[in-house]
Amino acid sequence: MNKTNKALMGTAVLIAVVYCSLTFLLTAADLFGKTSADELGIQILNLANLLSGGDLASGLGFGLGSLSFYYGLLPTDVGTSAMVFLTVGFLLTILGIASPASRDLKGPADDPQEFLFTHRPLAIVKCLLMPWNSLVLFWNFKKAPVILPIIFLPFIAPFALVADAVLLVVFAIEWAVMTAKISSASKRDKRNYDFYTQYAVCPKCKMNFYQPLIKCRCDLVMKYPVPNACGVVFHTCNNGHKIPSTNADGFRSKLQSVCPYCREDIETHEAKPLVISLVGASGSGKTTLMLSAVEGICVKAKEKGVLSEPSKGLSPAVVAAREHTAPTVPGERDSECLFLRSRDMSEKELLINDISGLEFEPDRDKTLFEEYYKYNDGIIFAIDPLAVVAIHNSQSPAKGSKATPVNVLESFYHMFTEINGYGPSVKSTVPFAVAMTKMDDPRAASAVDAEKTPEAFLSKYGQDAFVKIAGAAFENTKYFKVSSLGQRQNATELFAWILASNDEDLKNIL
Ligand SMILES: Nc1nc2c(ncn2[C@@H]2O[C@H](COP(=O)(O)OP(=O)(O)OP(=O)(O)O)[C@@H](O)[C@H]2O)c(=O)[nH]1
Ligand SMILES: [Mg+2]
Ligand SMILES: [Zn+2]
Ligand SMILES: [Zn+2]
Repeated sequence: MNKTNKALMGTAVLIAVVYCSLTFLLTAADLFGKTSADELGIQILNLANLLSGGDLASGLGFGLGSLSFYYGLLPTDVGTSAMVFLTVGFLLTILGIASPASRDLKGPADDPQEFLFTHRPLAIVKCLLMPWNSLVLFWNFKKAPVILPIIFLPFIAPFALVADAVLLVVFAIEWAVMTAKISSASKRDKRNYDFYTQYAVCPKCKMNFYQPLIKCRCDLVMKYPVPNACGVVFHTCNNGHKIPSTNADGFRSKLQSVCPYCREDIETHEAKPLVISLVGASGSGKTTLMLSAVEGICVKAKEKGVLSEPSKGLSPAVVAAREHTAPTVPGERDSECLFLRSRDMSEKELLINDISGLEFEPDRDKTLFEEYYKYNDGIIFAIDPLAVVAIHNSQSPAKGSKATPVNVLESFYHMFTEINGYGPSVKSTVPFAVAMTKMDDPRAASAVDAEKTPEAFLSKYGQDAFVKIAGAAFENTKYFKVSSLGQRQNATELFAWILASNDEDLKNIL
């Protein structure tokens, strides 16, 4: 049980037990004729009235009244045996209050975190049942012994009713306080999350969701902790581990996230996701471009005091060895991520989808596409100019090759519109950057630079349709000449162009 629950439940139970004990002592004193229960009862009622303004007093009065009723049933000459019955009734009530059934705050299997005492399902009913829980305790023990509290029910009842009257008042106050705290904290938390993070993306299955699940250090997987019925500032897993439920001091964003769809462990960091997808024929330079851009972004980030944290596929070692990048394996699904954060900037997550160029060939199974191209903040289309020239000049049937920019774009665009439900005349607003790659290679540079613009180059070499389709399909298209190797690398420019229209902070960094 966590600290908050100990305080909430402890207070309620303590006050209830004090009143029960008082009832017991008064009755005992009365039984032995030392004082009149009514007289002392009235004094206590007056005191309680003074303290609570009435509610408590009427509850207590009711309890004492019923107690006097039972007491009146007893023959006066059996004071001692009456005392035994009352004692057992009193102890059974206390036992009920302290029993595991009363203390059960555990969450369900699909969200295994403790509820608040005041906000567990049917909290008020469960609270009022606490003094009666010796029945549950004995039933759970071996069923038959339940007969004991049943027999003693008339002697449990007065104490339980006193306890209930007290519990009701304390519970109502605690419930009101906690409800107010949850309400204001959850509003603040949602406002921050909606502003800084907005949503999360799974780098494995590409699904997009408001918040991930989280995994406790004991491996229990539960809903994202926010101020709610499980706690305001902290939640507690069913195994008793403390979990932050706001990100006020940045601890919540360090929790292990789990994708609610594929259930894989993922990183989300409460960073705002920005998704960029690469498209292009096999060998067009997508992976190299991504690695060069990431290097450039990390350098610029460092200059501005922004910390960058790349996923494995974007590690400094991989980036440094990009000259020898192997072709991307078809079917490889994981997106690469780059987290960027600083003291003055909320964290951002750059998610880059880089798949094998073979996936764009018309006869490939396109199930991958659905996952990749649903949520994009930008698309980069890579074209190897030398491949364009080679296909154009070749007289072989390769002229109708699957891998021309036009064919790749048609194949991609067909799926893109279908996935996003665009009609034929609808233009996508997603920024579309076309990269003429390998411009550090003098042959590529001379071929492209011989024409006024990359568009003119493409038209000259039989890819006129590419320029037309791209222009018709995307509202925001820009052509770039890119080197991802060599002395004058500029792949970062494409990312900067895309991100400038998506995120103010990154616009300032890049
Ligand atoms: N000179 C030069 N070579 C490049 C450049 N970009 C890529 N290459 C080379 O082009 C080849 C293919 O590059 P990749 O980045 O693997 O191409 P890809 O589009 O990812 O290919 P797939 O993963 O098979 O779809 C590699 O040999 C790279 O070294 C560049 O800017 N300059
Ligand atoms: Mg690749
Ligand atoms: Zn997933
Ligand atoms: Zn745990």
